[in-house]
Amino acid sequence: MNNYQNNRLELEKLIEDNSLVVLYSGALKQTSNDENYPFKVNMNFFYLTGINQDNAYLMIEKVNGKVLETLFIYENDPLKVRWIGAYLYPNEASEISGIEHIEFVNNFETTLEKKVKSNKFKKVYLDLERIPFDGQVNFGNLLKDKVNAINFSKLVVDIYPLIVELRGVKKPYEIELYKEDVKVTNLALQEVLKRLPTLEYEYQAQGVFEGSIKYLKNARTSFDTIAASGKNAAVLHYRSNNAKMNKEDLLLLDLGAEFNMYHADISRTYPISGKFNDLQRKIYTIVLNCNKHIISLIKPGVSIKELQNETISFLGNSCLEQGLIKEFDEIHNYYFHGISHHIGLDTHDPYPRYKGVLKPGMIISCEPGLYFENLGIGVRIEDDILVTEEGNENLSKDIIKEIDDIENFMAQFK
Ligand SMILES: [Mn+2]
Repeated sequence: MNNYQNNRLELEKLIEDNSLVVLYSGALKQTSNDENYPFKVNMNFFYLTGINQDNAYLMIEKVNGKVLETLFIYENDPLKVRWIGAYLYPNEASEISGIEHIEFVNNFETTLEKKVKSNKFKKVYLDLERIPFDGQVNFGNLLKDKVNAINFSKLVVDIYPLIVELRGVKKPYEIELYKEDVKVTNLALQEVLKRLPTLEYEYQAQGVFEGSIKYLKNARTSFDTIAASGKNAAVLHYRSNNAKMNKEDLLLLDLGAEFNMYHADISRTYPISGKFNDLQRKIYTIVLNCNKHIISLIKPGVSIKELQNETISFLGNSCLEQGLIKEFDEIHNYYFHGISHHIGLDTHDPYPRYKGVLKPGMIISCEPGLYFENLGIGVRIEDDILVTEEGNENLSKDIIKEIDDIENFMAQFK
C-alpha cells in the first residue's frame, strides 16, 4: 500500500457509512492575457492522492462499509501536449495515487449528479476550508452549491477538520521528505554566509539563497524570502528586500526551500561584516537562549499557548536583567508574534494552533525574536522541531546559530 492509499484509509475510517466525499485539486488562475499564476495544488487533495495538477477530483464512496475510490483527471489533448507538455495519463495517476478507478474530468459533473441523486448516500463531505481573503473562489462552496442544486435533501458536511487533524501528525515518510527540504535550506544558507560580507543589497542575499536552492534541487521557496537588514528586521513580514545593507548591521533571513511539497521554515540572523558588536551580541544571546530554552520544553502534552507564555516571560525577564527595558510589560513592544506554528505541506500548517496539546509526529516552528527598531537591531532564530515520544528532535540542528560558529564559519571565507 502506498503512502497516499494509507492516508485515505485513515480518513475512510473517520467518515460515516453511506456517505460520499468529493475533493478538488484547484484550478489555474489567470494573471493577464495567456499567463497564469504558478499552480499550487490544494494540500488536502494532495495529501490524499499525491496528485499535483489542476482540475482533478477525488471521489470516495462509502456504502455499507465498502469503499470505492475514483480519481477524475484531465484528458490530454495531443495539440496541447505539444505546446505545454502532458498532464498525467491514467496509468501514471493510478500509479502515484494507488487509485485503480480513473476517469476523465469531463465525466465528473454527470457522475456527481447521479451519485447525489441516488438514495445510497445520506451525507456528502466537502472541503469547506476557510479562506482568509475576500474575493477568492472557494471551490468547496461552489461544490456545495452544485450538490444542493442537484438534491437539497443531502446533508453537506465539512471534511476539512478531519483531514487537518490527520495532517497534524506526520508519517515517517513525511518526516524524511521534510528533512530533505531543511538540508537544502542549510546548504543554501551556507552559500549566503560565505558571500555575505561582499554583498551590497538585501536582495543579493535573497538571490544567493534562491539561486542556490534552484541550483541544488530545482527547489522553490516555501514562501517569499525575507532578507531584512538593520531596522528593516523589525517589520515581521518585510519582503521588498531592496535596501542597501550597512556593513555594521545584522541581516535577518526568514526563508525555506520546498522541492517535495514540504515547507522548510527557518530564520537566522547574521552579522553582515562577519562579527557581532557588543549590543548585537547581547540581544542575539537573549534570543538564542530563549530559542534553546523553549526547544527544551517541547514534548507531547505541552500546548503552544504554554510555549508562548514561557517565551514572553523568558524574553521579558532577560531584557529586564540586561537593562534593555525598564518594565516587564515593555516586552510586548519588542516581541509581538507567536512562538510557534505547525509546519508541513503548508508553511503554516492548518492545525488549530492554540487548541489541544502537542503529539508525537507533529512538526512545529520555534521562533523567538526581539525587534528593537530604535536600535536598528532585529533578531529572530527559528528552528523546525519534530515532537517525539521522548520529547523532540530539532530537524534544523545542523544550521549553525551559535555566535562562535557563525563568526568562525564566516572568517574562513574572508
Ligand atoms: Mn515560521
